[in-house]
Parts: sequence; structure tokens; C-alpha cells
Amino acid sequence: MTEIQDYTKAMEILAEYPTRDGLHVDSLLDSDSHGALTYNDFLILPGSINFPASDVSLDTKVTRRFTIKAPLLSSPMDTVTGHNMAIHMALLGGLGIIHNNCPADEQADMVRKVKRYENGFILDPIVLSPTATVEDAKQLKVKWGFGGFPVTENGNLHSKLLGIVTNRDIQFHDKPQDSVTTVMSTDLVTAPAGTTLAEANNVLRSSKKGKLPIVDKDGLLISLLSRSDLMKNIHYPLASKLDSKQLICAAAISTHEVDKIRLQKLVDAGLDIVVVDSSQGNSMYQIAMIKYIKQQFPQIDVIAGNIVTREQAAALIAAGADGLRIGMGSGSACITQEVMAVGRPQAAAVRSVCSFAARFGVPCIADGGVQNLGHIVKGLALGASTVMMGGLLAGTTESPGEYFVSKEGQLVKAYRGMGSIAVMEDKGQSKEGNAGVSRYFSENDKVKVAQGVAGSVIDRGSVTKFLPYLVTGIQHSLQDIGVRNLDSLRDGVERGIVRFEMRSGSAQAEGNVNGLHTHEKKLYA
Ligand code: CPR
Repeated sequence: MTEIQDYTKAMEILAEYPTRDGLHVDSLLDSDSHGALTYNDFLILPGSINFPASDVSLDTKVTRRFTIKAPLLSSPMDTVTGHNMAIHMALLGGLGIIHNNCPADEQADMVRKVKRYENGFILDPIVLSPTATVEDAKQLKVKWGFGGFPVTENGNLHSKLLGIVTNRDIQFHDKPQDSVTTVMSTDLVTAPAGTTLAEANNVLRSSKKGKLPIVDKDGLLISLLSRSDLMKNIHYPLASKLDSKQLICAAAISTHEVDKIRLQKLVDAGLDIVVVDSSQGNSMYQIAMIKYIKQQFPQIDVIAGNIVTREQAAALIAAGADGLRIGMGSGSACITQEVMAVGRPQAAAVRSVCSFAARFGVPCIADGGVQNLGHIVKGLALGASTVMMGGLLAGTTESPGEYFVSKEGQLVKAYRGMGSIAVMEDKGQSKEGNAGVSRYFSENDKVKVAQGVAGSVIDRGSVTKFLPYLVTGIQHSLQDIGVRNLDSLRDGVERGIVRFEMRSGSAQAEGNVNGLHTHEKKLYA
């Protein structure tokens, strides 16, 4: 039989039994009959596979005007998204929202780094000062796993380049307290500012050196190229770029008057998308801020939030929001629902807001509560255009902060909720006028009421491995569901072709590893 005959026959058989397996999304999320659900409470039923997973496109809108190729965002939290995460999220097809728990100038600097990023150039290399010792260089090599550190007059970038300390210079040097200047190589091959990646590649090839410093006309160090990076032939086909070839850059602000000054600095640095960051987005402060931004900076798209109901959505859409961020109390470091008694289970919130916002063409972000790949697919199936993660990305190499060893002997990184006492107190200490985060309406109170905790998360390696895993995993999941792209997924859900089913506690247990004496949960290779 041909494929068409097979299909027709199957349809004839089904026609005799018109009840369909599974539920329409609206029946699934009918909270009147079974309360509000979240991601773990349901599954998506499989459809039919007639295309390879690699054919699945994940192109999606992040705001009205910006489209990206992977529906993945990193959260504006100070333990998740600085410039390095923002650069790598964009290179890999997603988007990182730069946090604002820092002085405005620092945040603007991060925006500048993203906008000026050129694939392959290291913009914040480890730099030594002439007072550093051979022992210091050896320790840095152990810490970072690479060697070849430039030495400049004052130990910083944008200072006169004096030499480079390579592995060979320090390897057998037996006087650890000697200054690095006694061993560093000074016969340097450098390239001038403005050198393209291809030109730099040629210089590195013919010089046979491991590092190529880029210097300006006064000999000040601007950036660095590493042979090992070039050898990796870094190529990012999914990169979130504009026609100008610059990476798309997004950053968060709060809703205070001083944030207008901050925003001006971010826009001057090249910002494309601003996220107005608040735990309860439907406030007169946020509405006024959205209107101000739309009027003052029409070229910038505004993501508003956070919200969990259509009534909140209506207010922000009316104010001019170009995107909505959904989630209240679902974050992994969050205790909002416990202490405020306010919030909404994430699946219910995502479906309710997305189905409403779709009528106005406003894309939505499902923010928080993503513990695994399946949760991402569920967020997308419920109508979100993108999914935002905090805890899942905080343990990667690209997040701010350094790894440390936990009491249990595991390699971890700090992760803290933006309404935790730790963050609110940090903010209190920052210079006046610079205070960044003001997300919870409690930061300036005498008594600070925490809505989150500070803790740590396990090392996850680099996002350059983790994001491709997520992307490929989502493609396979959509293949199982039987849809080739995110539009078809949403359409299939709306029309009741993609079906859902609730699962009991024991069904959830069955769906996870069970009955094994031991096992290792390795997620990708
Ligand atoms: P996870 O990905 O870690 O589950 O959630 C990240 C999201 O949690 C953030 O994008 C933000 O919306 C939310 N969030 C961050 N800090 C929070 C505190 Cl202290 N309380 C409530 N929600 C928080």
C-alpha cells in the first residue's frame, strides 16, 4: 500500500470510533473541575512521525519585532545573565537578558560588550600586572584550565601591553616568587584594532603562536585571540543577529524614575529589547514606564511582566507591551506563593495568558519552573513563544560567579532569587542612584520580606554544550508530537489535534527512573 492508502485506511478505522484519545488543552486546564495544573501534572500524547527531527524549525518570536531561532532565554538574575551568558545565549540562537543588580554604567558596559562582540575575540581576557609572580600565573592556569596570559602596565585591559606569559615560560621555572616580567615572552606578534577574524586567523597560522593580542595605535591591549578557539572553528548557524550582524541584546530595568537614566545609558550602548522586571507587573509604575519607553524609544521593544492572569495581561498590552513574561511563584529559588499567598501554578498561568495575548499578536515568555527539557516543550505547547530559565543555566560556565566545592564535595555555583535577603541587602549597599533591582516592592522597606532564597546549583558545563542539547531535544519532542515547527504546535493544540492527558502521582513516578538499584542520569553526550 502507498503512504496515502495507509493513511486513508487508518482514518476509515478511526471514523468508526469517533471518540479521540486525550483531552483538548482547554479541558486539560479547566481549573473548575480539577484545580490549576503545572508542568508535572500532564503529558502530551504522541502524534505521527513523517519527517526527520532535524527538519523541525524552532524559529520563534521573542517580541513583536524580534525573531530568534531557539525558544530559549536566560533570566535577568545576577547569578545567571551577565555579558558572557548574553553573548553565548545569542550565539546559540536564544537570548540572555542582562541583569540590573549593578550600577547602570556597569550594565551598559555589558550591553556594549554584547553589541561589539565579534565571534572569536576574547573581550575580557585574564590580564596580569608586572607585580604578579610566576606562582600566580601557575595558579591561574590551574584555576582556568588554560595559560597564555597577557601582562600589561597596570594589569588591566586598555593598558600598555608588555608581554605574554605562556605555559612554556612558567612550566619549569623553579623560582615561584619571581615576577612574571622575568619569564614572559616579549617578542610579540600583535594585530591592530579592526583586524577581522579571517585576517587574525592568518596571522595566528603564520606566527605559530598560541595567542594573538589585538592592540590599538598606542599599544594598549584591546582583546585577545586564542589559537585553540580558532581551531574549534567556532561557528554559530543559529545566532540571534540583526541585519547589521550584531547580536541582539536585551536587558532588564526596574520601574523607578532613576531607571529612566539607566535605560538611556543602555540604549546609548545599543540595546534592542528592554525587560521591565517586576514580580507583579500589573502596577501603575510599570504601566507608566511602558508608556514612557514606547514614546521615548520607539525603536526598542518592551517586554512587560511578570503576570499570570489575562486581566493583568490586558493592562500591559493596553500600555503598549511588545512581549509578556509569565510566572509568579514558580521559580526554583522562589517562595512568593508561600509567603504572599499570591501567584499561580505555571501551566495554568502560561495557557491562560498566552491564549489571550495571541489575539493581540503579543508573544509570551514562560518564565520559571523549568526543571528539565520536557517542561520547556510543555511551556511551548501551552502557547509560549519562548521559555526563560534561571536555575537550569546558573550552573553553567557562562553564568557570572565562580565554581566552588560544596560541603558534599560537588562542584557548584551560587544561585539566588532576586527577592532573597542576600540580593536585597547587596542592593542596599550599592551606591545611591545606582541601585538596580527593585522587583519586589520591598527592597527599600525597613523590614525586608524575602520572596526567595539563596543557594547553589550543580555544575552543568558550558552552555555551548547544554543549549544544543536542549535544541535537539525539543526537535525530537516536536517530532514525537508530529509537528514541524512551533506555529504548527500551537495551531495543533488550539484545534485539538495535539492532545493532552493528566497524570496521577503514580503515573509521574512511572514516568521517571524506577526500580533500579543504582543509576547515573547522564542527559547528553
Ligand atoms: P527558575 O528557572 O530558576 O525556575 O526560575 C527563574 C525565574 O524565577 C526568574 O526568571 C524570575 O522570574 C523568578 N524569580 C527570580 N527570583 C525570584 C524570587 Cl526571589 N522570587 C520569585 N521569583 C523569582
